[in-house]
Amino acid sequence: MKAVALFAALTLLALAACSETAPPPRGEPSASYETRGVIKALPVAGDPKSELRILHEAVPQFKAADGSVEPMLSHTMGMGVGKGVSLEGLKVGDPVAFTFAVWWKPRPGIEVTRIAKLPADTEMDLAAGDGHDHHGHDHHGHDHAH
Ligand SMILES: [Cu+2]
Repeated sequence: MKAVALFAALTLLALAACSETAPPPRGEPSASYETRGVIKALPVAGDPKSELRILHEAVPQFKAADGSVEPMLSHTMGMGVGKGVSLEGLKVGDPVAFTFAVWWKPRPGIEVTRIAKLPADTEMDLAAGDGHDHHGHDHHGHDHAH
């Protein structure tokens, strides 16, 4: 009996460990990009309409779904938050450096995979104002010029 219980416990542990390292169900992202920006909104627990929004610097190497380079201009972008990424200690107005992953297939999506606070006086090259807001899912560098 004891051995069975131990085995069951180990199996649960193994399952827990697996699910933490498993990639998202949609598989590997098409690409990842590093940039910097200022936090405009944070996701609110229990409010599915809320999301992480960052006014970020231009991403000149951004690639469209067909793989062609279509620079993303500085704008406010909504993103999902990757598994294991903590937003603890971050607040609206904080300058941050972050990495975001982009999926085009099977459905488009953007998720932050790393985020780190920068010094408050960090200078950045950002669009004036908040720009117009885009949801993260329909980005093409050419359609959000100001
Ligand atoms: Cu963007």
